[in-house]
Amino acid sequence: MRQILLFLLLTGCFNIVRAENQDSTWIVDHYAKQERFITMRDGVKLFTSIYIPTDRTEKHPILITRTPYSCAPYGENHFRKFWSNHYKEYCRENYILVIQDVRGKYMSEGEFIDVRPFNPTKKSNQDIDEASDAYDTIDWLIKNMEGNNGRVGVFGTSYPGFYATQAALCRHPNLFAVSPQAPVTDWFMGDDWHHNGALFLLDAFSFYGTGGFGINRRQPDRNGAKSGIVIPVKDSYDFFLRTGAIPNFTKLTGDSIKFWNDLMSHPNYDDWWKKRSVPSVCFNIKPAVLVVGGLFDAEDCYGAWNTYKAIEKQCPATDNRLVMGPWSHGQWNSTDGSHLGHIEFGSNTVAWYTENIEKPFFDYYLKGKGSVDRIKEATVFFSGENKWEQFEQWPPAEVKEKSLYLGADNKLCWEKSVTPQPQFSEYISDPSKPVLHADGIITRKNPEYMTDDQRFAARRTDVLVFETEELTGDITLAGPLAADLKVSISTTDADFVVKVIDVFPNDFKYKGKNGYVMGGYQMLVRGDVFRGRYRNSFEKPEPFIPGKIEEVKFEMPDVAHVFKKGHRIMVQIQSSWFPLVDRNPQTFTNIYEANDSDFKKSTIRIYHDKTNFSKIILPVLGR
Ligand code: PG9
Repeated sequence: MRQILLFLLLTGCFNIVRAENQDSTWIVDHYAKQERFITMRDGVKLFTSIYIPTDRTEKHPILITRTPYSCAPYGENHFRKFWSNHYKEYCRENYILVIQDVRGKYMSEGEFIDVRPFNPTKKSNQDIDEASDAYDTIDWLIKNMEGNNGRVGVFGTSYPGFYATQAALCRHPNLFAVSPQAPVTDWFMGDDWHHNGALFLLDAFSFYGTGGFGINRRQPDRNGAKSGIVIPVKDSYDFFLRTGAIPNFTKLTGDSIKFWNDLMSHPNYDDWWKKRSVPSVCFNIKPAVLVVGGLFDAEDCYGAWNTYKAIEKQCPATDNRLVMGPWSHGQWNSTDGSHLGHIEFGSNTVAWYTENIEKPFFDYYLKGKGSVDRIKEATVFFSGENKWEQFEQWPPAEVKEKSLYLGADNKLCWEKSVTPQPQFSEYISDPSKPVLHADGIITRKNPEYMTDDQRFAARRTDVLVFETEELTGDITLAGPLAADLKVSISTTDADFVVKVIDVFPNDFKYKGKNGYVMGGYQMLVRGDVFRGRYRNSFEKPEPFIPGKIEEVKFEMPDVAHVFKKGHRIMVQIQSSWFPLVDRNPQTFTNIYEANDSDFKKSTIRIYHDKTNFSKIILPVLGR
């Protein structure tokens, strides 16, 4: 019996490898690769890899990705591994595939500027931005690529998603379709580096510091720059806590990372940040747009929602559609969308998306093939019931705001508190013992935290927990959440982390990964942080007056989740989320210039009485 099992296992593996090789052989047999320097209007040359189908039976569309992460492999005999991801679908349809090193990165000339601001008033060939680079690239390809059908698309995920949005602004007449996917959109408000002004330390330091992305090369090269910064311990909580105040991290960078220094020089939402906010420039978009994102994307969930909403609001004539799946960052470019961490979604959501949404979108607009009728305005996957749903608008017209009020005895109630005298729940936030953002030993960026079990936090005395009774019926949320808190603190600043959680019944049947006990699982549906000093203005931070009751109100990225009958809705509130987010010293000082001695404990009070009530505003979809 064992021999048979071994034979089947080996045969199965052989078939997968053969299939991979078959695909790779197929693409090499059906494509040729060219590498070209394309000259931009200011004379800078951008290195571009072009994969051209050998098929000449018809003319083919061009699909472009512009990236700061290298168009490797370099060399016309070395092919990118299209066959291991969704590019394979486009290869099979003979798309001309173009991958370009953006200005200032890898083999392209010029100066790299992070999220280079869009210039709407370009006056000469020296006035360039990422939109003009996209325009010039499209123009050169149309005029120089034999066999193209004159129709161009641009797509990309994350930073490449930012370049896709910039391309959508370029107004080239041959650009017919753009898909910004988890696009970098506003790095102060909600993407990657900051949420509501709070620094996402783990990502920022790992990516720009140890990851080396922020170290600019001296001349074009294939390998990019390598960082000399090494995190000496594997336990991120320990390393980031021991390193202490932010200036200690700046010292570790050795003043070698321009963008890190830029972050440090712009602690508030000033013009430097506003010029880099993509929604503010989304106007006059001509191509069709398909915005794609992940409901559990730890990096640019904000970017997907807010790029779609900005285009919807500011470009009414644009064919602008949205797809949000139950995905972590970029998971829709992989082959499996059936689960995230311990949470199962009941089907391969990635395969469904590629087959029913992305491919038909580009086939229709770039090949004039098929139809987009089945791609409604908004296609969104609802976790909890594990179903795709489509809507003519987002949020859906049927959504009504309902408030869940915090109450005494850890209760969450649909009615306001009637307690006349001051009533509050309190905790001591101690920066020397910050609340972890995920359980266990965190050794790397861990995207699963977005749906992880929150029981580890619920048991801490510096985390407030409020929950409803068992639900007597399903409750469906479809849209943005908002926290509206009445707070007082004993110091002059604090962060507020609010987590909305689906509490599974104790007799919940299926097991998580490796048999993880799911009975009583506290699934994070949405969490976000707000840096209290910005409660009245992101431009002009204000200290708290110790003991004075103030309002802290903020919106969190949209959700699409069904809290099933028998579950409970839980809200947790805490003042640190570490090492995901940097620690707030809890004294009103410039955190980027703070000393370790500035970090103080703060007693945080969240009020829930008749006068000062706190609530979570939910987007409830009536059924
Ligand atoms: N959102 C990711 C990122 C962009 C820029 C800096 C750091 C992270 C990404 O491109 O995947």
